[in-house]
Amino acid sequence: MASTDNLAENGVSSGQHWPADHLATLVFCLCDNRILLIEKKRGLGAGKVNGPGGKLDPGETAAACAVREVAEETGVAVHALDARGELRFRFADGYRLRVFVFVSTDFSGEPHATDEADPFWCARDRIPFARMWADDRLWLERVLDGAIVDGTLDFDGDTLGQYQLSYR
Ligand code: 6OG
Repeated sequence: MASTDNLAENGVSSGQHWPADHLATLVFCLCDNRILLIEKKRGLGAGKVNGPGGKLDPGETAAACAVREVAEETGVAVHALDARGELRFRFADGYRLRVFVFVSTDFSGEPHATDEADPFWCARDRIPFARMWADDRLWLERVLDGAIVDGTLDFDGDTLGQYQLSYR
């Protein structure tokens, strides 16, 4: 499984020296042209639709966090992860969040509602971008198609400002 260290070693990460208040993960489980999304009940982005994910615990690798968060938020067990890059969010109040993005096609279990989220399967051509963070419509479909994303994005509350995104 990939970890933050592997990302850096592979040269995928350009953010290892980027000062972040928190590190977090986002995971998109993909099966038969459907992806597993959640309506998030708490934390940053509560009320929005997103992939499962959350902040790393102290000493935790990004991959371990990704597996834990998918289990906690959806009940699904992830067996393998594909590291698909990172997004660095700068909020107008100064908060900086570095998010590692993963795709998984190897997982088991039926998603179920949890204290943290209401999960649902979504057709890839019906992703509800209007209910998601504004950046998702820029990069998510390319990542689901196999791209590795690297980006820095400015937000003022929910409003996306300047951003830079590149893909490999
Ligand atoms: P917790 O508060 O749940 O971790 N997140 C974002 N995801 C997207 N797509 N765009 C953003 O634009 C985001 N800001 C935060 C990363 C926060 C979770 O929310 C995601 C984590 O999965 C600003 O511990």
